Amino acid sequence: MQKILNYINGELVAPLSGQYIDNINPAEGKVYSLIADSDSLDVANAVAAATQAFPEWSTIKVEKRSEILHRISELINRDLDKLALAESIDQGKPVKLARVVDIPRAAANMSFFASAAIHFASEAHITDVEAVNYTIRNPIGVAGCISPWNLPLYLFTWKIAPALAAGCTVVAKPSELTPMTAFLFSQLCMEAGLPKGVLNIVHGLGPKAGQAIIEHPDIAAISFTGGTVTGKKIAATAAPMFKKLSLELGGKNPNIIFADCDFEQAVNTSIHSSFSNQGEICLCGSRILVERSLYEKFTDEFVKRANALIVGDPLEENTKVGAMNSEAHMNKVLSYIELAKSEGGKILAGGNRIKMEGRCKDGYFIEPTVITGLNSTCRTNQEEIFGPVVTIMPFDKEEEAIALANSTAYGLSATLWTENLKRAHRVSAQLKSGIIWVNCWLFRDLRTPFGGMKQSGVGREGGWEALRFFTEAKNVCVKL
Ligand code: TXE
Repeated sequence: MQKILNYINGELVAPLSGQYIDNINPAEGKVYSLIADSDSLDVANAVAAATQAFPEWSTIKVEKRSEILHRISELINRDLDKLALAESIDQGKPVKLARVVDIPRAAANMSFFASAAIHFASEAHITDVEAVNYTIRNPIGVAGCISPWNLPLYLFTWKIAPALAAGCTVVAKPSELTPMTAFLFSQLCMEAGLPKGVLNIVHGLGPKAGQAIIEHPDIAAISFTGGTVTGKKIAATAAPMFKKLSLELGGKNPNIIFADCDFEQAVNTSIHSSFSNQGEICLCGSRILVERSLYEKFTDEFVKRANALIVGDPLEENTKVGAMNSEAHMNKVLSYIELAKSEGGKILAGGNRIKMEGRCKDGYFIEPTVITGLNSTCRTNQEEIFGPVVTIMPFDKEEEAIALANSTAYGLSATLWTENLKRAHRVSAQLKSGIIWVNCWLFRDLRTPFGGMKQSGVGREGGWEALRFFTEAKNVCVKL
């Protein structure tokens, strides 16, 4: 059975405890590899290696840092099919999605920040004729990067790329549910000649290895993506230690459809924004709000297309919806479908676990599910389900749509469909979401600030925001 080892000080090493955790293939419901069950001693070794590597990595020419990160990006692209297959087996997503989205985006993350590092600038201010003020931005030190299981290599690189580009060294922990591509990535880093100790990957459980990273006094900044509950725990540990903190958490994102929308575009994209990656994307539009005059037409067409989606073996090319990431998560999502029924919801499509044949007979599959008849305050419309489950609600006036959209504790993203330019800008200005897409979804420019409001998180990733997060600024004022 393949063992997923830690990557510490430039080497692949077993956990000091010698203990491993089962890694399950969610499409088959079977153990297919073992993960290092690391603890605080492994984390301490990783932090020591990162600390030792920091002086050199933070001071080498930025072009050299950039060159190595570009090389890692090239190696990701070289091994694209291998990494996509590994991602699909590990996470349950269709291999085609991994090949078209996840892995190319991981390569893009590395190359984007490799370039951004060279252009990263700070600022100076000439204060009348009396003084010159200039800002020095230095890498903050050793950064802790903790990533989730839904977009494993995509979100892992989204954190470590800016940290490394800024000159930080890193101790990173991918989710124990999807460690494989980070393990393969560590081998690419070795091949690319990343100096030892610059990146250290410690595998293992969140409350054990993850918590040890958060608690370690020599880790100056924490970048986390995951659930809001875990985000609260991390903040409670890191805040009293005055660590810099970036939290990308959950969402319950509205998808607002006005009657004047481009109907085909709105329906087609809404199917993607509802069910892509089995709905396991924090940016999925899980609450669809439709102007009443279009409600019946939209709902009928949307349900027809949801029913037509192929749920199947993630390794089949025509599969659109793969396996849920774990048995526990499948059961969590199924429990929300039962909750929706108990709250008075009407299931228009799906609603059940699918028992597959053959290879996937013990896998974790759920039908794309569409629910109506619920009010905005029920738990189904307030809590993040994180599966192929969406609710559809009608609205009459623009103000009502905005109020419904803003009616949860989350504020990550929102999608808006209208051909009315003034309305697009007017409504966007009133939505309490960190990211708003108009007549599109998941259209990304990596220079833009990325992150949520309210309980969707703190801080911003992407572009200069991410590089600045991993640096600390000092202002020097020189009297003339
Ligand atoms: O994520 P967790 P889970 C949401 C989604 C999901 C819920 C829980 O609703 O159902 O979060 O998912 C590490 N100290 N999202 O439990 O627990 C853990 O090992 C340090 C949205 O899988 O947040 C993993 O590496 N680290 C999200 C990472 O945190 C800890 C994507 C995420 O795990 C830790 C994923 C601790 N005490 C889930 N406990 C998004 N925004 O995309 C856990 N971890």
